Amino acid sequence: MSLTPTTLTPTKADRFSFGLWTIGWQARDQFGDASRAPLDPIEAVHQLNELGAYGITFHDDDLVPFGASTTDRDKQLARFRQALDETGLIVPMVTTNLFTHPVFKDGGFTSNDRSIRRYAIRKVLRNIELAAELGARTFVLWGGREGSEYDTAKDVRAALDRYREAMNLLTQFVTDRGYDLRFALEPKPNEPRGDILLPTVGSALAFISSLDQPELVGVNPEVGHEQMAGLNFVHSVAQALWHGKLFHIDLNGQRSIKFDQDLVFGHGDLLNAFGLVDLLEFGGAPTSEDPSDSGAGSPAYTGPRHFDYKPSRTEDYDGVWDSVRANMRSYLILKERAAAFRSDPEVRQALAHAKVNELSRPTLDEGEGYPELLADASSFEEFDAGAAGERGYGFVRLNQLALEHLTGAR
Ligand code: GLT
Ligand code: MN
Ligand code: MN
Repeated sequence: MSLTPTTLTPTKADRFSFGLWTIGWQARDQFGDASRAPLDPIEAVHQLNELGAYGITFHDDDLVPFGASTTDRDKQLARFRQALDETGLIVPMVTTNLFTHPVFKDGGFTSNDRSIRRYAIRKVLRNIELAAELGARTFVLWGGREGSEYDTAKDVRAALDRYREAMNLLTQFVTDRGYDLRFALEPKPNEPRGDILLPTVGSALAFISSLDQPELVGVNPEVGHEQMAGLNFVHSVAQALWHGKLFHIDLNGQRSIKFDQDLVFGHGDLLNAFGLVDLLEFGGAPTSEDPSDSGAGSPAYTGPRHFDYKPSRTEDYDGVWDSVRANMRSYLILKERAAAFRSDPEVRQALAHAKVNELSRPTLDEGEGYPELLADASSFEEFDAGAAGERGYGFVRLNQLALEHLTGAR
């Protein structure tokens, strides 16, 4: 399969979306001032549309500055709506900023200060109304300030009670209002807090199962956030899918365990990015029953391919738009490469040798239980563990084939 320009040109059917805070990041960091001028959200809408994205997402404060008057808020929202109408860009997801203003320095839903918790919930409720008005289907909650630096300063069990209290209130609100909106919790292990509550996809999934309306709450995993914790992002996403909880996804790049780099998608762990795109695009049920066929599976995830990255501080606005193109192009390249990998007969042979598909076969036959397993001498008494232990799986060869497709060597 060759890389044709058509397959690498993003279209709205690819469902690429970008956060307003990503392209609009002025590149102010811990050590330096802003290196770029502010970006008007209206220009962001037009640029993203021209570059092939289908959606734009935002925090309340990205669009309307914190503390703006109602008149100014209405004016800005009207301008934004007009830009959406002009371009056809949609708002698939909305989120709330509960981390920038100093009032949230000890968190929003889990601040030790009760009045701040009440204020945080009100800020989210107002934004949910806006999200519903704009037709968003997902509401992301990144609790970046929900956490602590010191174990003495936070009663974690009480904090989880308050987190749950807030989530139960939000799902009740959405249900009562009849909004077609689901929540997606975004895990992150640390930064800006020393330790953040619900640090990984696994922690978030366990928390969700304790809620009143768990069906309305899923996860929004971010590539770099799991990788900051030394975890395999493909595994985290696969488990989220397995639980039916992959409601949204934040794509970016991260190089190993360090601060949150928010690089362009593919500019971090490239093999893991390949595995991710393969999972999202082809990890669902195979489209053909015939194992000798192309091996193309169906998409395992059909929601927005949302990029949450930071255009590097070294870039001017040309560099910002280049980085927008780069995210989408990386994704499309990997999608094309994963398709080529799957349809290569040698790969299919290596997959069979590695018994990758055999894992889909239940360990027990239909109707079999432990009595039948105990009665099956071939499973134990006659089983040649020595021979089975000697046989190699050929995983290295399989992975090398992936690398060769990924790099275009095949
Ligand atoms: C913030 C964070 C991101 C979250 C955003 C949603 S804001 O920039 O670093 O990972 O997805 O609140
Ligand atoms: Mn991040
Ligand atoms: Mn994110």
